[in-house]
Amino acid sequence: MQHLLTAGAQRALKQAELISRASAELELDAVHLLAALACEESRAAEILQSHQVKLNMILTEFQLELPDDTLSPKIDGPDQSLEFSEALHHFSSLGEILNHALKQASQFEGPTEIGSEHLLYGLLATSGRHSEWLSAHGIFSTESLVDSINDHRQAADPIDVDFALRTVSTTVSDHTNTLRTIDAAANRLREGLRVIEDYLRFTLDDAHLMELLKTNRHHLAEALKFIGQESLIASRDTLNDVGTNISNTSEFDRQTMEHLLQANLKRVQEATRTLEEFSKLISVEAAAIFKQMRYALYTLEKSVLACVHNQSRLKNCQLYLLVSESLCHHGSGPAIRESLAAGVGIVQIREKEMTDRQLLEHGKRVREWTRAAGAILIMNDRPDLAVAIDADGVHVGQEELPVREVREIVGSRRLIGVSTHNIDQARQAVLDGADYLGVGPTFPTSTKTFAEHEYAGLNYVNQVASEITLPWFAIGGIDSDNLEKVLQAGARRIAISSAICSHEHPGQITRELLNSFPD
Ligand code: TZP
Repeated sequence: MQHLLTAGAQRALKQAELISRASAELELDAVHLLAALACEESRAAEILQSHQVKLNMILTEFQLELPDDTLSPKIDGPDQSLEFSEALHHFSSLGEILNHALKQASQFEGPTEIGSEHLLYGLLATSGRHSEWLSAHGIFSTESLVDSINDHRQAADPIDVDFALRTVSTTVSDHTNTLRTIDAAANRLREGLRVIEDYLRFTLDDAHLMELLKTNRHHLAEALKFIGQESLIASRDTLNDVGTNISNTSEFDRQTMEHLLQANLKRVQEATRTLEEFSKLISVEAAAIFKQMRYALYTLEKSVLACVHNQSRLKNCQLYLLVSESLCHHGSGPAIRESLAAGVGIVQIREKEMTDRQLLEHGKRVREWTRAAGAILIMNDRPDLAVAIDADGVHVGQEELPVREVREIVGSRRLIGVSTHNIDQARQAVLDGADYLGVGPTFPTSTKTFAEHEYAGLNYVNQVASEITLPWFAIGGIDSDNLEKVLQAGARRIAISSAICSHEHPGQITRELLNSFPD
């Protein structure tokens, strides 16, 4: 049987896609459709307005952006209807909503027309942040919406849709449908994990994150044992799976490696959510494992993206200068300015003896110099002062505030560096959300005191080089004499204090050190 969408419903779906793009989101989601329905002149918009649901409320709640032309959408003319209906093939991520809309629309006799109000019904009937938000605001229930739909029921010119929406079969038991859903989501998860694993292996080359990702495959197998592998396969019914007939242009739209990565990270998270929800109907043990996997995947996503973004943010930072007034021959001002002129890309203010007032004034001056040189400025140990002087970031040690607390103070834009002295601390800092690591002490140093067990050496540099791709700086006792050894151990970035600060000519030694790096 042929099913038709009204012009209003088509416009809303098209607008939802525009809103998802304007909001820089990779997947079209129910909240985009909700916003589209609210900004559209349609029966759904009338119903929403009559329940005091305003477009702005939706945009604010879900942090959505409107495309410039959203308020005056262009509808393709009849001669373009084929192209437009082809576009409707691409709304597979809203498949569940569309199915509910269809069910609701086909309650009356005559040809089925899915209108915007039915899409709204579909939104309310499906679970997710959109329906939670609507019901949390006590806005309306599906029952009251049905009344509104019936009140507004009137004829509208239907427009052909050339994809067949199948009503949910009542002949197949709920249990089998649950198993089919779990089976499909498990396959989706497995495939997405494999894509991410290949990215971590061949592009990012990060052994630590790859190992973490791999554990998900074991967890998946463990969880599926509670469901029963054989019953999953027995429930498989690919030929009658409506999802296999609907393709989505965004599925083929991968413009960059990062885009591809993000799409698959989202895909595996969505798959674990489906697995978690549907497993609740069969095995709480499996559902609990899927829930843990989902959280672990959120953390992994953050860590992988931090590696990618921070490698690019710190790409011109091979040499990191830590400045303390007490170490400088001619004062910290000349040391900083000369090193900046010689090409140092990142400077840390590391003052342990200044009062807060002195640190603030000093910090503001260094901010001006670094900004003029296009260099990054980091404040040691003081997130509050990092914000006050508008530094680019803050650096903390193992005994100082944890990354999560520092992040709350400095926000998402500023870098957070963490000192690490062994591989467990390095792995943890990656997962905690650090933007770069200090790795050391590489050699004995008198600039900072360390407990015996904290002395890390070149072995530690070597270990980090073999598994961590979050940017990291080897640190501690490094100078022009031993730099080569550090580079040979795998370091690509180094941090130095006394060898530059205490040098008679900080600019000259900076130049020398920078020239020692391979091109
Ligand atoms: N963290 C690890 S080693 C170190 C710090 C702050 C001191 C680095 O200074 P230097 O003078 O380059 O050894």
